[in-house]
Amino acid sequence: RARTPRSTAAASVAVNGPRLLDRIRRFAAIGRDDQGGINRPGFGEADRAARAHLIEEARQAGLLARTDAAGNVLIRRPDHDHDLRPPRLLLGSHLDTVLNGGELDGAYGVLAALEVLHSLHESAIPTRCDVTVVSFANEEGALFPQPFWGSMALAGRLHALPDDPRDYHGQSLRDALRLAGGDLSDLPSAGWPPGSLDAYLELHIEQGPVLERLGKPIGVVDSVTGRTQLAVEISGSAGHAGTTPMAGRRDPLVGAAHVVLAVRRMAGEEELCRVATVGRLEPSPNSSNTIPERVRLSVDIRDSSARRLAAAEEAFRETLAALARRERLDITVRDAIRTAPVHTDQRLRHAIASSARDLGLGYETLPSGAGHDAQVVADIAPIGMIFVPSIGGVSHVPSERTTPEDLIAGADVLLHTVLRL
Ligand code: HGY
Ligand code: MN
Ligand code: MN
Ligand code: MN
Repeated sequence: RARTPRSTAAASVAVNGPRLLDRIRRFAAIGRDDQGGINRPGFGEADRAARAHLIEEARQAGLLARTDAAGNVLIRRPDHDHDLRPPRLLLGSHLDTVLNGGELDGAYGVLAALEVLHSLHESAIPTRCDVTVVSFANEEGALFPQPFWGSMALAGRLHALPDDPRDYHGQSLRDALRLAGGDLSDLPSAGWPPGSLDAYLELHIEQGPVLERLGKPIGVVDSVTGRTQLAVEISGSAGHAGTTPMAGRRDPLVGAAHVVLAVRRMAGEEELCRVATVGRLEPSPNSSNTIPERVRLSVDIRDSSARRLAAAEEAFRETLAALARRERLDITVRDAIRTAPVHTDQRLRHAIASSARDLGLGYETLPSGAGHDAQVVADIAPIGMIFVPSIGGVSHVPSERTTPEDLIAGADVLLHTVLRL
């Protein structure tokens, strides 16, 4: 795609594209699995390696890096006068991935933000804002089921936690967080007081097909979908697969099958929400000749309307209750995480669009169907989001890709947006 910058001034300030692409390539090797995907769940071993690598990259770039109590990595320029209270701008995304995920979801936004700060610093370009780059901890919740962990902590919203949060395998978050440089007992210190942040910008791959179909390199995000995540547990009566008569069985996996279909129906025929998914299903003991004792599964419900989300959840809970009676199972919703839909800030949208125009890059305004830390940060500050196209519109899979030109274009738009603020 040819770029025709509007002005030579716009063309003269640019990120170091090859350096950004090289960093993306090197981070893609951290947690790579034998199916070609990336396994870097938050607070796991590969995630720790990625954070250590990020901190090292920042230091080599002459920047200051630290980890807060929630495990967020924060990077700044050393030459800024931190005593004055300038407008404070935060740029970032997350380095953790889903299981068998891709190399760009999250990491691109962190590494591009690092590249922006690195470029500004090495060229001694001043900014009106005090810029901090953040790598938010555990955005996906792939291992520890608390997605948006780092941004929730920053927004001061992590209060109703269990005393000793555990991952899906029973490992303690307290220990995992300590290994990552955080401290569960000191979480409130990771919160940014109201009024301390003037804007948050997140650059991300679109993860959908819109920009590619339109042939536009830049997306200006106008809203981020709302999402309700339910942790459902179904208990029945375990038994021998060969001797337990069919009549009278209380099989929780049969119950789970009904739940999976009900979830599809809720978004499909019933149109109660935009999409709904069961992505995680764990029968226990998961043995081929035993009727399971228990099944745990995840339900992910999304819609752009908070009202519709609430109504869908309520209807779904009624479906669960009816199913429990019919199949004589115990069905409980053990946890519910509700993330509100949000709109991005108009001034930030305008700054992003103007930057794209200056750089001669076509753009389109579009909503985000994926969740992002930005929607949590929206609690305490105006947010803006920039998208770049996803090849084939796919994400959360190993084949997640974006062309090198688009990756660099997105980072340049981020840089120019920072300079405008
Ligand atoms: O699931 C999501 O939308 C995001 O990738 N965490
Ligand atoms: Mn993701
Ligand atoms: Mn992401
Ligand atoms: Mn036997």
